[in-house]
Amino acid sequence: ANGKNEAAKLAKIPAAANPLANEPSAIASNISYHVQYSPHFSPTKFEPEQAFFATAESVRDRLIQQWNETYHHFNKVDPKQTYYLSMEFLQGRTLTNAIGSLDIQNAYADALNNLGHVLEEIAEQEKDAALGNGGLGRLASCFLDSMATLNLPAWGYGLRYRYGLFKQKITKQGQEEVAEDWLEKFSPWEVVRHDVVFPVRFFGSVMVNPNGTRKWVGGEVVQAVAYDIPIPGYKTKNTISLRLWDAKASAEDFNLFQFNDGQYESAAQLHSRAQQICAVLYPGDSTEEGKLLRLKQQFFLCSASLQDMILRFKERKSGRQWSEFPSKVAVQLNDTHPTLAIPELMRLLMDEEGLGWDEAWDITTRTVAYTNHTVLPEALEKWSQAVMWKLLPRHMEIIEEIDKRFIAMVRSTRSDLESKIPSMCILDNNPKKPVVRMANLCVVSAHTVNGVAQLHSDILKADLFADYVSLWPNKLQNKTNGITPRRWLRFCNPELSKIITKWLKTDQWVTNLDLLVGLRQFADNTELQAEWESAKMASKKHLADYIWRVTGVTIDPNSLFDIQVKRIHEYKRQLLNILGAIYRYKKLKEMSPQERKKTTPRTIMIGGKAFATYTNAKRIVKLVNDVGEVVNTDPEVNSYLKVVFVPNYNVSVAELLIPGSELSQHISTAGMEASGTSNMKFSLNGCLIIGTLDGANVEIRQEIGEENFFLFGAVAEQVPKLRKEREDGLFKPDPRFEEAKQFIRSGAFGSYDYNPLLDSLEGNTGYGRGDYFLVGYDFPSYLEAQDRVDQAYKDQKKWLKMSILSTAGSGKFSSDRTIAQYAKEIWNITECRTS
Ligand code: HBZ
Repeated sequence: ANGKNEAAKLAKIPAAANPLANEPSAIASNISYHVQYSPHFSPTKFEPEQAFFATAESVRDRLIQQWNETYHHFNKVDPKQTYYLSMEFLQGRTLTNAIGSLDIQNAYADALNNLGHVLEEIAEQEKDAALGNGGLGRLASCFLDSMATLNLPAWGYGLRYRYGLFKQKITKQGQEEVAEDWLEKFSPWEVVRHDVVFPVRFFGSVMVNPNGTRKWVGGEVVQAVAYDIPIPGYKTKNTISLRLWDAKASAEDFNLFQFNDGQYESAAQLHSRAQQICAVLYPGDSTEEGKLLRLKQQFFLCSASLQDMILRFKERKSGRQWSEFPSKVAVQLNDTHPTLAIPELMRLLMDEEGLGWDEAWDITTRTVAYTNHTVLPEALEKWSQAVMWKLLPRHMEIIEEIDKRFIAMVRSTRSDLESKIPSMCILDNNPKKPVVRMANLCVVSAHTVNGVAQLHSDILKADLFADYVSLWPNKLQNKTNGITPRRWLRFCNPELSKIITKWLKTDQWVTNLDLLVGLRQFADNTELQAEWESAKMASKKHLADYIWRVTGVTIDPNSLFDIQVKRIHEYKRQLLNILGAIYRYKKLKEMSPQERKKTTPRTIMIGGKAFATYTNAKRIVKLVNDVGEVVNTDPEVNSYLKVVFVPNYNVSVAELLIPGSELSQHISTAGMEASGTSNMKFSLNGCLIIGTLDGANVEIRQEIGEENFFLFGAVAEQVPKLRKEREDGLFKPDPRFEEAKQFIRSGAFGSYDYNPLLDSLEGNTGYGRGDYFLVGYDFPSYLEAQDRVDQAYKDQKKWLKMSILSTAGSGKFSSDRTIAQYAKEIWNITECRTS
């Protein structure tokens, strides 16, 4: 058996002269060193799990060397540095990415072979670090990869959640959430910095000093402790940090007196309160306590990170002027979640460093920039003023002052905007529910605001932030999202990567993705097409194995693999997908066996997590599973159609699904998906897209060519009018839409009550918002686009050409391009390469 009980043998491997050398023998000896001297398990075993941890530790040794060098180099050069503040980082696994970035895959594979293990199997032992929800968190992780690869002086700051995003179990009831214990054993990648600890205060009050200055005092103080994760750049020495904060109470907070008196719980009360802060990602916020905890998390991230930046600013060169701060520090807010960095920086500069308002404001506004990721009104953060006064009294004073000065400025310079002030200002003082509008605070305070795809940025300018544009015409920018080509092609799809390198005669595309256009000239080449097809088939077989292992459903690699994976949300319209599948099933049932034989066999895979309290999203998960149950066991049609719900969609599952996909669905209601980033991953891997003119789909279609994109649906400008018509009862549904819904209502997929879900698609009902997402309106054009897909797939030569052109046209969507634009156009930072 693979390395079983062979730990004893490892002791016999001689120590290498240089344990960090990259020859397989040195690596094997380094791994065996860790098995023996960094023991985490009882000493006899060397099974895949033990081999993973020892391998990771040996890779970590190599990373730490580069990491320290990078740190010293940045310290010496003292460049302007970017700090990317995000409540989420969706890192996924690290081992394959780290070995690949260090360019030592082969040596590691050989070393492990010599130790009786297989690298790919060892890599699968690793748990995903899922400290994020979806696109926004994964974007942050892609950005870190690009910052390191581009040798930029930049760090990520986030929270070290004890439990990341929940694990999704599928039962007869539908989705069940289980805590994801990513730190169950330990993470080999994190390094705790016992000397990087900052106090963070909550509650308390504001004290006025005799000279009129103010100080936040009292309340409770929690310690923020730094845990650093190394982020290697691809084939460069630069290795940057993702600094995650953990919360702990100090020893004085432990009440020894109470403990000795037998009151164990109350003795440790402050300790357990501190532990709550980083316990989970997105604690439920339906209760007051839940809201308070989320706000605490946000402030904890902002305060600890800013104290760290200020200390570094002071330490790198003593005695410098505060006015230099914006030329040394750039802070990027990943959505409004870290908005409190604005009043916290003001407070630190004024109350702790003694600066006046004007100087502090000048520094803050020149330092902070904000990225918006949504226009959905319900996703725009608004915090209750009462909760904020309680938790952060000094910050509320500062926010009030910012608001007051903003209003005064508008009145004195732009009297024409008077009527817009109520919607532009920061505090919404509606007596029923006074709130702080975090997006407004960001727009007023940041030097730059950006959207994440051209269409989204245009909508921000025309709609959500239109009034500010007339005030500050240059504040709003677009930065179309991107993805890292390392994880999302080079490492997750080595077969296709090899073919690309062969035909481009270079592997430079991994760091210069624009080179992919070089594939265009070979799109018709039958030799390339044959290689392309066989790589795709290998990935499809690999995926089919996985699906069988996790669901027990057998899928046919010769059928068209059609995938939609993303968070379950009504605006993303998984419901449109499944209604289409239901309609397809019904038609197949009505056909004669001869007619069925002429259809294009399909495997529809849908995956994604529903937020635990989002009822309609959970109903959608249940419906997809119920449809799969019926379709997959129907012997008449199941060689022409399968419907599979892929459980527990996460980064690692995406790395398996994307290479094996042929068609992917990005079918949100136009104007609602800010960008989307999986669309870029699919397209890069030669998967064709069926989609609406929404988010980055618009730019993908431009880049790869309209003829290679299956477009359907209403466009963003039509949406308000269509909603109005629907409300006014003017909408006449297509009979095919009625037929699909009626089929569900008839009980074809079991007895679960789907009426609330279906009623949300009707005009004016008690449920939902009267088909707010326009599933009914787009249904016929969706079916027609699906027909075009079926036709195109019948001509495999044509399909392969379209697939090659998809990859060839994806160069723009590298996060290297995105980050280079942020660096130049927002942060004003330049390369700082460690030699
Ligand atoms: O950010 C996503 C957008 O929906 C997607 O279109 C875009 O591509 C991506 C990157 O820019 N937004 C999110 O993922 N948002 C969240 O996960 C979220 C988390 C907490 C919230 C609100 C939204 O309170």
